[in-house]
Amino acid sequence: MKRDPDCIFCKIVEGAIPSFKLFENDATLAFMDINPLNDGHCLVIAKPHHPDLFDLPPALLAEVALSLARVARAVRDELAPEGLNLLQANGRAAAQSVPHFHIHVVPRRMNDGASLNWTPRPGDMKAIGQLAERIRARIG
Ligand code: DGP
Repeated sequence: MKRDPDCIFCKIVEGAIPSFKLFENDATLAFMDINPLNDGHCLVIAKPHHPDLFDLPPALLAEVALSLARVARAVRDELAPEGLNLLQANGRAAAQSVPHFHIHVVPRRMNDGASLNWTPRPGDMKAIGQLAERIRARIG
């Protein structure tokens, strides 16, 4: 399994540093975030060390998604939040602080003050359409 000896999440996977584990299987691990945005904030990670989405094999992303679905339902059933965000950061510009692939599960309440939301503004339809064409061509 790929690992990085300097990675905090690899150390959590190995049990070298403690965590509040929620769920684990061969491919994935879920544990509580120690800097929670709200109560119940937890993380679902791939066990092997892949820094971001682009390094992560798609089949492993699918494994993370399966674990995520279980964990998110458990968080919902226990905390009954009014909403729930899944967040996933790639790169410093996206505010990724731990370069080991993970998805945040963040329970939300109305007016909880979390500054994740932006004000929707109408885009330029011509520019949106042109970008769609360019991205579509790359999906193939
Ligand atoms: P991100 O910024 O998206 O890479 O999120 C990393 C999260 O990891 C952040 O919310 C805080 C959390 N975190 C950092 N170090 C530790 C740790 O040692 N243990 C646990 N449980 N969470 C950590």
